[in-house]
Amino acid sequence: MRGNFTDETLRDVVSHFQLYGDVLTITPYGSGHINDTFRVTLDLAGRAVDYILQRVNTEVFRMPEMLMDNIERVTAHLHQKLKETKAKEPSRRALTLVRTIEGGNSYIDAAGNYWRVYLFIERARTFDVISTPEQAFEAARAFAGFQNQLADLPSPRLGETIPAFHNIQSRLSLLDEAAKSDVKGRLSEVSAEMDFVNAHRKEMMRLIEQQAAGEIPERITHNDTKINNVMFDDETGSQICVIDLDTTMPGLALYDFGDMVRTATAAAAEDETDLSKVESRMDLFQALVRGYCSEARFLTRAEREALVFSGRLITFTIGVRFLTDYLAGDVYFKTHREGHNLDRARNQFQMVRSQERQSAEREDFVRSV
Ligand code: ADP
Ligand code: GN1
Ligand code: MG
Repeated sequence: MRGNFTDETLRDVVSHFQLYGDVLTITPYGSGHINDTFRVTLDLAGRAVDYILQRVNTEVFRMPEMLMDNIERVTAHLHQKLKETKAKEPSRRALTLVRTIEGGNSYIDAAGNYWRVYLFIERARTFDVISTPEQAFEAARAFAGFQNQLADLPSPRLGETIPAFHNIQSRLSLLDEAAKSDVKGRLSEVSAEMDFVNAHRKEMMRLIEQQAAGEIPERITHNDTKINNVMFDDETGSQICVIDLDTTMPGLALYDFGDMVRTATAAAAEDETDLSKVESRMDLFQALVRGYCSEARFLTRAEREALVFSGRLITFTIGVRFLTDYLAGDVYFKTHREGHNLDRARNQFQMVRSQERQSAEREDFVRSV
């Protein structure tokens, strides 16, 4: 078995894509929380070649056709830009879908699973936690560049693969529902976390209000800018490719920046349980701001003024989502141990506290850039 699938099933899935050579191995890959990802190695007339095979999580993504249509348009647009700028190694700089035998962008198996294949980006890697300001600078530059490249994506508007994805008001409603139902009887364990949430409800509405008032524009954004969704070149250490495009859709630039703060400034892993190790590093925050502002020249004044806040907002939002999933019985995020989602929620709320302590210093820094 490979995850929930037999080797035979996976080999059958792979046979529906336009791949040459003999399949050697198919093994689970990466540390994403949503899709099932595999590395497929084929023997291509004596040379080993890798691909990424993914099963789209259709519990999370209820409209897989729309999602694949988005990804097809986005990757084609990115490749067009790379062509126009005569970039070197374009197939390492943007994801490339491999077509099915019938010419489609995905294969649906007999059980209704959606599968897709990407070229494997070689000589590059992802990190769950980063350590240097250079990496933070590079990650921010990557996601800002991504937003830049998609700013002129031809209409129609991209589909919303998960509606209200970063909307904290609806995320809080979902938490309240999960707390009310309390299907696993876990609510009594989380009173400290619920108190933390309640104390922050009001201030977290800021961006929703500013967007409604027309002060902050909608843009095409990635919406899942966690640090392991950008690949770094092994040789140069520079960012090479933005991956995980399932949530690329209309959103706020600040949500993307906020998720970078959440993950790229973290001194410890997202599920670290020793909270004394959990903090948001100022040096990495500064590098993020510098990297982001070096590329994101489109930012309005209102957006720049909310950069610091956006880090707290998205960290809080993901904490709320982990807590909700814990109360709901761990149905959304992949978990690998008992209480995993609760550990993650506690970790995220600690990250919010850490950012709160540094808030004035961070505001000063942003004003100085
Ligand atoms: P999830 O939505 O579950 O996070 P991702 O698309 O981010 O799935 O893929 C999971 C991991 O697989 C990534 O963090 C990365 O390490 C690896 N990966 C994904 N796509 C590629 C690719 N085209 N080439 C090499 N590695 C990849
Ligand atoms: C999920 O797919 P992955 O692991 O890159 C989630 C993000 C969360 C993140 C928390 C579609 O991201 O929204 O911020 O976990 N993706 C989706 O680690 O829900
Ligand atoms: Mg991912």
